[in-house]
Amino acid sequence: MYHKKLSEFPQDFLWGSASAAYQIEGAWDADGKGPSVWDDYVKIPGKTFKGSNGEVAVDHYNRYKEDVALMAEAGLKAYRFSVAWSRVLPKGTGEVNEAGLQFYDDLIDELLAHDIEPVVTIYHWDLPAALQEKYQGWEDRQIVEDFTDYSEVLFKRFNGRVKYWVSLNEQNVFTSHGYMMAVHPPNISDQKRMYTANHHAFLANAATIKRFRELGIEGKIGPSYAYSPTYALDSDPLNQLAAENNREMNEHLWMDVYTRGEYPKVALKFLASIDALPEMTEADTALLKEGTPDFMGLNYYQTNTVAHNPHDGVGAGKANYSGEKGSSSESGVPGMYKQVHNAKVEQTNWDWDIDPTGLRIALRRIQSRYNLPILITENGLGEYDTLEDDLAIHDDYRIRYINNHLIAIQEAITDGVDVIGYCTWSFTDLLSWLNGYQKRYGFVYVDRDETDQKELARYKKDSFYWYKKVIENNAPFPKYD
Ligand code: BGP
Repeated sequence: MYHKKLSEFPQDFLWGSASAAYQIEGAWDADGKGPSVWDDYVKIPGKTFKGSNGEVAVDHYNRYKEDVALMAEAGLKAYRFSVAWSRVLPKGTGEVNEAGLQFYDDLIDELLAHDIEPVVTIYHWDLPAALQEKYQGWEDRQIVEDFTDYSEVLFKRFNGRVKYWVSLNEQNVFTSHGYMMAVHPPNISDQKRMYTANHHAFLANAATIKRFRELGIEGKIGPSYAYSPTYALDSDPLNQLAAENNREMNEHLWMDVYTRGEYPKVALKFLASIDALPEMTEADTALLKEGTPDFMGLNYYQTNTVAHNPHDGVGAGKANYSGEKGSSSESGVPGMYKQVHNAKVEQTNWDWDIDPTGLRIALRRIQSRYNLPILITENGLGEYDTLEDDLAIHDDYRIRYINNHLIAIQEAITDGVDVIGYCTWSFTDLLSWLNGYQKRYGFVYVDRDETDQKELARYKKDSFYWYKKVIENNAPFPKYD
């Protein structure tokens, strides 16, 4: 679809940035906080780049006022952050740790004082370690009740001040990485256990949305889905079929359940064929149908190009967590699909495809299949940055990346998609779960690395000033080539 003139971004468009507690806060055991599964996982040798962890992260817990002042200077309209469950409920359930809850209370007030809309993520992967120990976390149905009760603590405390809630961040990532690929906690590789944990996460998501409505909380709630739209390598029917397989398993399986309360039939059949079907009851289906979201949160970084993969084809491949371009390999599900290199787009140093048109496609597919407003809860470029002698950071590659994605959003809006906001990942630099501190995403450089936390000083990158202008203009700049 070609437009002679693009529609404008809505006047109340939420121009924002996003972060997650473990990646930014530090203060991992301060003021009564209990340990999370990530506090434990990073201690396993060889699991993260150079053994990096979030014990100090970028010390946002102690410097949140400085960070919010920078957000205000950039003109941010919204800031998405997550609550560390074990800061609020050190054991996951039971008594509230008032000091932990107060931190978020203060952060929210600080944001509101600067006219920045808080967008609260209830769960961004840092499960209280106590619940993992007690009943294996997401693998037990008890998690549904415990997660909903935890959410209620936040709903009641922040009702009226927080209008946008993200229930679960990237359920598809924390279940696949945690239970299939064994690269996130709880470090398991078992398909049946993955889809069981995943089913409980669906139920927890729905139960929380239901509770939100029962309590009459003001505002909107939805999950954030990590959506990498599928491309077939070419028009070979077998490659097209592989793309269909991938769509069923990596697009519809999650978003259909969120929005329709039903697993797609093809996905169900496949799960049964590999003996990975979770236990599902009629009550589950009723709950899933009741707890559907107000919006779809979209985390978009790249597209996913796939090709035919025979029964004896490739399985798990090598991922690139080192920043050595080209060090990843093909990976796939034998008999279903395999992920292949897309020669039509450029890749980052971490081998992620750079594809703004893919964002327009993601938005279009969500709009036409689910017909929900979309909040883009993450998008950004992880790259090496250089702090120059004069303390400047010339990240023109990040400006180009984000600007071209913003144009794609504007095109999608012109196509008829209802996009309510856009959060870059991230605002300040922060810990990348498996890639340490060298893979940077922020508009604000934080001076630390994996082995030396230095002074954690903040420096504005060129992209900081650029994003400020975008927000002022309520529009991106013309396309950068
Ligand atoms: C998303 C996560 C974020 C963030 C981002 C960048 O999947 O929700 O928490 O980390 O990806 O990923 P990475 O840090 O692996 O580059």
